[in-house]
This record gives sequence, structure tokens and C-alpha cells, in this order.
Amino acid sequence: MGSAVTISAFATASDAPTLKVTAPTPSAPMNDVVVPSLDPTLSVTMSTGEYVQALGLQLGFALWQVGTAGGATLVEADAVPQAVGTTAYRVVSELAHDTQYQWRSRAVLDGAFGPWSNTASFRTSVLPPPPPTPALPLPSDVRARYRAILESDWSAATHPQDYPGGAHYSPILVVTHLATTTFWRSGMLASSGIERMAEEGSQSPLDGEVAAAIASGEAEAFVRGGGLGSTPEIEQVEFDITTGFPYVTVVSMIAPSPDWFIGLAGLPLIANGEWRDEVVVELFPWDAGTDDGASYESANADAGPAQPISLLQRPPVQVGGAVRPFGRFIFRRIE
Ligand SMILES: [Ca+2]
Ligand SMILES: [Ca+2]
Repeated sequence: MGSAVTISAFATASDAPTLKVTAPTPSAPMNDVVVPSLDPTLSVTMSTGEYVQALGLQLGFALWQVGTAGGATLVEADAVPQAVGTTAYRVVSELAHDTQYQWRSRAVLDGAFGPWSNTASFRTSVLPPPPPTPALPLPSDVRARYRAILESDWSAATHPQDYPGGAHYSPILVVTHLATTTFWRSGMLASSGIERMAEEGSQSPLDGEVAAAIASGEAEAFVRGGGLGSTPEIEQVEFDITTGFPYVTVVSMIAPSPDWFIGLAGLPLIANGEWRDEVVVELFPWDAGTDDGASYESANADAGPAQPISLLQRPPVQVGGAVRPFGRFIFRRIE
């Protein structure tokens, strides 16, 4: 951490060699291979049997970050003593994820520089590895069945400003999944499925996103409940859940609205090694960030660019400086 990054003169000096040696040959990483770490080791070989093995010869390594528009920025350039056979250089800079880098090497001796090697390239990994999930102590019953009850309080009495005619909620969608599976959460950009659910109450294409997660072993069950045709009202949906996929994600559109919804993301139904008997979650409105409409009945106004999903904390849902919950989800174990 905090190591100083060096940019030595050999990187910016003329490409024309002033030292009569052969060029090193990059051996790894090359050909845009994805390296597993953000401080990879670059290695080269020198042709053997020549006087370039002389004591005191160094090999300079220069690393460029390739921009998305194609330009390259010199990140670091430093020299290490040449080793017999392969010479390795550990990158010092903090490299960016999901980025292409290019590098090359040349010999350095007393301010004179040999010819450059060919340019090699590699990529860094797309995402940081997920943090390890602490193991959840599991109940002895592999399977449980829950009733999810949506109790909506939303009315002209709780949220009087602009209260729309025909207020209702779209069908309740329930997914059970792993701790590491995320269909939505605060601060992330809405998927197409979350966008269409929040703007139109559509089951699709969210159902396709869930099907893909099920196919890849990240989710287990997808259940579509009824909606609420009016509010205040109560609706319920039952679903099975297993110890292999003990987290639940639920969504339903607040309707009419630009892109507002209620729900929860990744609620564990296991605690202290037992299936939880009952969990009550207050429901606050979320803004999917995909439509800029300011009130329930605003015309469509596709957000460009889309904003991260966030709690909706302004009029018309804010009343007297605070946002009252729209109601609650009650998860009650029934088997
Ligand atoms: Ca919005
Ligand atoms: Ca949209």
C-alpha cells in the first residue's frame, strides 16, 4: 500500500537504442490474458550466450493503461537487475479493474538503453471478488413454507399530496436465492426487468433474469402472487424456501407511478440456525431511477442517463418532512 510509483527515463527516452544488446522477449502476461490480481508480475527472457548477461545490466519494464478511446497512458516504468533466464517485475501501481494494459521492456545500463521488446498486453478482471459470505447456521428442516402478506396502508389519508385515482400495486413477485444473488438494491442501476416492473408492473423481462439466475444455480424459486387492485388492502402469496437458497427478494410496482416500487432485497429467512417464525418489514417507496416523472401520474419521461435505485424521499410521498411507510410485508412461516 502506498508504494511510490517510478517513471524512469528509459520509458520516455528515444526508442532508438543507445546500448548494443538484444531486445528482451515478453513471456507473460500476453495476448490480453485476464490476470488474476491487480499487481501482476511481468516477465521477459533475454537471449542467452551473449555479453548482455554482463553484470550490472538492468531490464526496464514500462506499463501503459489503454483508454477506452484507444490512447495509452504511461502508468509506471522501473528497472530491475537482469536475472539468468527469466527476469520478473512486480507491478507497483494500483491497477484498475476491467482495463487493458500494455507493457514492454528494454535493457538499461548507465543511462544507455537497448531496443524495446515487442509490446505485450493483458486485461484486469471485471469485478473485485465478492466478499466471503459468513456461513449461516442452518436449521434441521431443509424446507419451509411461508406466507408473504402485503398490508398496504397507502391512501389519501397517509399520502394526501397528488393521491392518484385507481391507486393499486402490480402482482407481487417473490424470488428465493443465495446470499450473493442480487436482483436489485439501493445504489445499483436497475436491470431491464426492474425497470419494466417499476414503470409498468410487468413480470417480464424480470422473469427472464430470474430464470437465468435459476439456471446458473443462483436462485431457486420464482412465485408470482396477485396484485392489490386497490389500497388500503391486503394480498398474500405463499412460497417454499430451502436451506440452500434461504434469501428472499420481493417487488411490486406502486401504481400509477413513474418508476416507483415497494420491495425488499435479500432478506434471510433463517436466523440463529432456525427458520424465522415471522418477519415484518416496513415498506418504503423506491425510485428505480429509470424515469424522471415527479408525481404518480406524470407522463413518461425516460431518465437519461439512468440513476441508481434510491429511496424516494421527496414530495408527493414525503409528508411533513418525513416519508411514511406505504405498509408492510409480513413473512409468516406456515410449514
Ligand atoms: Ca424516478
Ligand atoms: Ca424507462
